[in-house]
Amino acid sequence: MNKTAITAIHAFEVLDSRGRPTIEAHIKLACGVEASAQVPSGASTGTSEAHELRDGDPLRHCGLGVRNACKNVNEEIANLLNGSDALNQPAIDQLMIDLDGTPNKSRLGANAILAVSCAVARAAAIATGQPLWRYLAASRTPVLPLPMVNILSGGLHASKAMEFQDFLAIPWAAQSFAQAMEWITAIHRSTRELLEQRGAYFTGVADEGGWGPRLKTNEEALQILTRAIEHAGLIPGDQVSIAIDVAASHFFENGEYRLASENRSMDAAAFIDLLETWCKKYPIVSLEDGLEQNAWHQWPSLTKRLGSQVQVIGDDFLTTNPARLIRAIEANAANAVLVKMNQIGTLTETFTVIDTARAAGWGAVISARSGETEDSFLADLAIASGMGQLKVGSITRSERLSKYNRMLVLEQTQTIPHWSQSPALLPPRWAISTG
Ligand code: 2PG
Ligand code: MG
Repeated sequence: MNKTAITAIHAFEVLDSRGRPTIEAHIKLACGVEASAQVPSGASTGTSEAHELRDGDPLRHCGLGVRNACKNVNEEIANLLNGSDALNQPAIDQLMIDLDGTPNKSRLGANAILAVSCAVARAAAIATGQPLWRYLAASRTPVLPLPMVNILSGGLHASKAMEFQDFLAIPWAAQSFAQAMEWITAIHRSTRELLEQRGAYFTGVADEGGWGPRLKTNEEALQILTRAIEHAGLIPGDQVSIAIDVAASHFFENGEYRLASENRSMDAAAFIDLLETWCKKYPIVSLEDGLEQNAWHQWPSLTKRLGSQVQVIGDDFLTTNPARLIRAIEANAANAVLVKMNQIGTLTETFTVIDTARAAGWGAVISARSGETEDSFLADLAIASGMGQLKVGSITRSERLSKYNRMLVLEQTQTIPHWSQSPALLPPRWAISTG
């Protein structure tokens, strides 16, 4: 038997960072190699994401159990893949896609399929004696990515204290990943100090480890973050810039963008005007899901207005879906894609999205989910993508730190070119004067 043939697959429930069940899959190869992978889960999900199969049994985990998805791995998928060569990732992923037989992996579950897909890659990397990032990179040039790090949270990740979901810092002028993280921890700390000065009272952090305060307006978060960068001894726009994930689908109601905390609503044109004003006033260089996920007619206008100044990212809009990405590229509807493996459900399709973005001259940001596990697979994927950008959440919860710490370890122990050595990867105007 081929040494890298799969001889056993086993999956079971473990818990994610919100205490909800998710899947861990184990793979064994004929040569004796064993490997595993865990899958994440989103809260602010896009409607065209692949299907996350949950049991729906109200007597267990409020219906969120994943025993049926595990059973699908242990029976149908294990039978199908027994004897397959772990080195042939595209064939393995295609076999699972065909076995599922639905357009969105709803029969077997994208969570079941992705757990196996990632565990197979990890086993193959071990069997061939390579670090995971090197194995995944294949012919791509690996790059140690620049992180965009969550500092303030709203939306579905912080009980809707404000509507915009993520306010992130991009330490793009740092000379190393280690320095980037040092700057970020200082900004995270100084943000807390500024919030406490305004009377905020903390009992914990939001879903991704950032602060989730109740502020008077969404704009106040931009003011505080800009101040916090200064307060940390750094120069907003010249050393550290701001990214926002508007996650606009989640406050789009009856055809309007409804900022309930500010008691006002806007149509798409007025909302684009507002985003443009803020992109000029604050050192914002990246804007994710600035419009809702079905606004195919308005995304090109947003990109036309802002795309030369900021990275315009589609997340819920594109859902790591090759067909949606191609349609968006043809329509000039954005200029970057957020890449989340579980939105599509296999590693091979994830790389199709990454490579399609690269070929179109688009950016790609490799991203975690708000419900994560301690699996650090994503760090290796981000390096392997060669696209130079990573989004994992904040720096206070270990499901986030497993990825950041993996980067810190790899920076010390391996020779991987750093994002600043590949400037062409990043959008043209990272440094915007705050005036
Ligand atoms: C997002 C992600 C991560 P979720 O919207 O970009 O911040 O959130 O995993 O809840 O979709
Ligand atoms: Mg998002």
